[in-house]
Amino acid sequence: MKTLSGFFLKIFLAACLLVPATAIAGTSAIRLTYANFPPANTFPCVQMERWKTEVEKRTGGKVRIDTFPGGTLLGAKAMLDGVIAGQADIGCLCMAYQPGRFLVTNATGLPLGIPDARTGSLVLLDLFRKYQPKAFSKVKVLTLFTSAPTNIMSKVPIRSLQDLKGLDIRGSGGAAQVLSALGANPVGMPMPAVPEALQKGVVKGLLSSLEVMKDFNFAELCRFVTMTDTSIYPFAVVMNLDSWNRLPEDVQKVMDDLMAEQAEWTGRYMDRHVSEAMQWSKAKYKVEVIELPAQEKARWDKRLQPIAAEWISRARAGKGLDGEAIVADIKAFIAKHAE
Ligand code: 3IO
Repeated sequence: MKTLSGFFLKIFLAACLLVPATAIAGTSAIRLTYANFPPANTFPCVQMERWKTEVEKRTGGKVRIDTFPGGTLLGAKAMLDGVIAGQADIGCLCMAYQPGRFLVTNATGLPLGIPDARTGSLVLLDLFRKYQPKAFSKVKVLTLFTSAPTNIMSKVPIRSLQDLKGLDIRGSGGAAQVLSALGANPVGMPMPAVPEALQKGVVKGLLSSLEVMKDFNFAELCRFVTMTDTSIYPFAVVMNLDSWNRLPEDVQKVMDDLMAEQAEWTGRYMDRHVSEAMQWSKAKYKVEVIELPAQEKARWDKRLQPIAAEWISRARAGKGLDGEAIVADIKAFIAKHAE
């Protein structure tokens, strides 16, 4: 016992010796705030902490980042405007919560066969670089990533289109389009509102990536998962332009160099975490995973088929966007990045 506490004491003292080095550097450090909307344990915040750690390390303590998970600084829908206004230096946003605002990048949320989050994240990054969408003209984009392909988590088993018909299922952006096409009644809301909506029975389930079964403990209420592996949710991490322009060039370079690396890191983390969360859900709550029989799956796929073509027509009519080129590019980027 005595040697054990001695051991921890030594570790504690060693840790204390390390503190002054950062504290000294910290007196002149550039301090940045980073806002995020969901709880700290969820993947958008896990990637935030990883980015913070890497930036602080790679700038040798020149930069300190104070992170604000859980909507404590800016909420889900206030993120972009809050960052533009300088309420936070950096913010992480989900584009599906304001579908009309991010037309080009939200095309990655069409059901086009993105196989995993790593591929999705690299596809989104390529699309952003090629089109430089106006939606982001007032901010500096630091990185982009996507969720894993989405599946239905529900309180009742969904084994057919008939089971899904008219059911209130939460989904935003591309996921809402998928739910409509499948005959469900999509209910839009940012992820942090979902626990209460499920609890109160406002919705019977949700369409999102499956790691939320563990990270939000949805497995406790949703004992059924119907595998659809369809559209992803796209995210962006954006920085206030004045805050960006004030940074020394070497710090800007560290952040620019991290852009693609962070996208891929986040995608890989998400993909690994989805499998782990499903193992956990099956072990802890005996969650049933429903794989649609081939004939039923064919019916679902047929319903999803027109979504991209309809989006292309609307993009042209509404905003004069070349949706056809955007969709073709997304498909080419998927082929380029899929492992
Ligand atoms: C998501 C959003 C916040 C925290 C964890 C998450 N996992 C997947 C998403 C995707 C999303 O934005 C959503 O609303 O389903």
